[in-house]
Amino acid sequence: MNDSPAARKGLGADPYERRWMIVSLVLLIAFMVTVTIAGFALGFQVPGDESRVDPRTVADSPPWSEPGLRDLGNGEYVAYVLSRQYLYDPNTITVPVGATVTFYVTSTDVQHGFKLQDTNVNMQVVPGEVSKLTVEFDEPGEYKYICNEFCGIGHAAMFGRVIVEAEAGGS
Ligand SMILES: [Cu+2]
Repeated sequence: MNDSPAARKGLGADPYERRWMIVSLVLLIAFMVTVTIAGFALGFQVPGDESRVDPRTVADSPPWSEPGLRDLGNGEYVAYVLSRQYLYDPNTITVPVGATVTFYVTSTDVQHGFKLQDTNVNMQVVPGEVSKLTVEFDEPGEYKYICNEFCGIGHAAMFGRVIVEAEAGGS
């Protein structure tokens, strides 16, 4: 017990307790700074704020009635991907190396995931919402996208792939 005035100054808390309060405050400030930098300087986005769709009719309305890749020129592409139990449409997307692909992903039934191997793309796919992220493919190879939200009995078989082809005639 230490009830001396010196020990009770500050918040009137035990020095040990006060140290932990300071650590908690420093952590809170560090998290706020990190989140602010990630959100505003690094462009981390929350999927789902792109637009709203009706999951019952989305598969019949453009552009989702023809899911797949669109070539915008200059190495820019958009890919519309429909998720449903237990497949992605399309399940294979082929682009040349250096392509910048913006993925728009939505679901026609339950909640799915869209995790793109070897990239930082990892989105929830929520019925009624469109998840959007852009990736630049600098390395040729095969990048699988997998469902990482349990969506039912066939969940483990739900995947597709992006094939990034090396430039023809390149070294
Ligand atoms: Cu799934």
